[in-house]
Amino acid sequence: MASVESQEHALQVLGAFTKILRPFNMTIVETHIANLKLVLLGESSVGKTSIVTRYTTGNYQKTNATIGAAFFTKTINLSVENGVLKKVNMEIWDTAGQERYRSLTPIYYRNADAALVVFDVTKPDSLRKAQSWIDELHEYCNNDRPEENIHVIVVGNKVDLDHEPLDNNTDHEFVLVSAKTGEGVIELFDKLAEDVVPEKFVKQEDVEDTVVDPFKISRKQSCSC
Ligand SMILES: Nc1nc2c(ncn2[C@@H]2O[C@H](COP(=O)(O)OP(=O)(O)OP(=O)(O)O)[C@@H](O)[C@H]2O)c(=O)[nH]1
Ligand SMILES: [Mg+2]
Repeated sequence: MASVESQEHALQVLGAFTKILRPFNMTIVETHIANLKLVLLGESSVGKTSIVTRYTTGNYQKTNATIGAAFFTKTINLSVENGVLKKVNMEIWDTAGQERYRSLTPIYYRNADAALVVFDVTKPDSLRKAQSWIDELHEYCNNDRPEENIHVIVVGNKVDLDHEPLDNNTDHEFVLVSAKTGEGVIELFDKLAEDVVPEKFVKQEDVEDTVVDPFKISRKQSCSC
């Protein structure tokens, strides 16, 4: 059996650890949440489903061609400031690239905050075709929601494979990723969450009395620099 001295020593060590760790825990008094609707577009086989699966599950899995569209969600803790936890609830529509579903895709533009137009870096033709989705998005914005634009990001996938150097001929942000290795995928979605404007956050009524692990908070937001 442990002696009284060694038990006291153990308690002292535990106390010291608690003091060291306390500043890393943040008590939450309010939660503010924003919904972010994303839509993925692009030719069949460019890797839209693989990118979303990588982001939402952390895995690269075998996929089948999407039929119509698939819906995914992911909620992330964005930041904690003055006891307010900010969360972003992503609603992600992964559309089918096959030509036969093409007439359905505009349904998913409705209320979308951002569109990820995906192409395959090994297939320059898929980048040229991405332009037709961008044109369609512009047309939709001009006709149906002239006051608000959809944030368009052109995403080149499969950078793990050999490919020719790429030029961004579009007027949009250009991001390169690999669903297979995960390169650039979390950063792509995190950046979209970080760009959510403050007005989109609303107070969540069921207040969570919880302590958040700051290491699970998006790196950029938890940094004070
Ligand atoms: N090497 C490599 N292969 C990938 C990558 N991402 C996807 N693939 C492969 O590309 C093929 C098509 O991927 P999907 O994610 O189903 O493509 P999709 O764009 O969703 O296709 P549709 O649903 O038909 O529109 C699959 O065989 C994937 O394994 C990647 O980053 N690198
Ligand atoms: Mg798919």
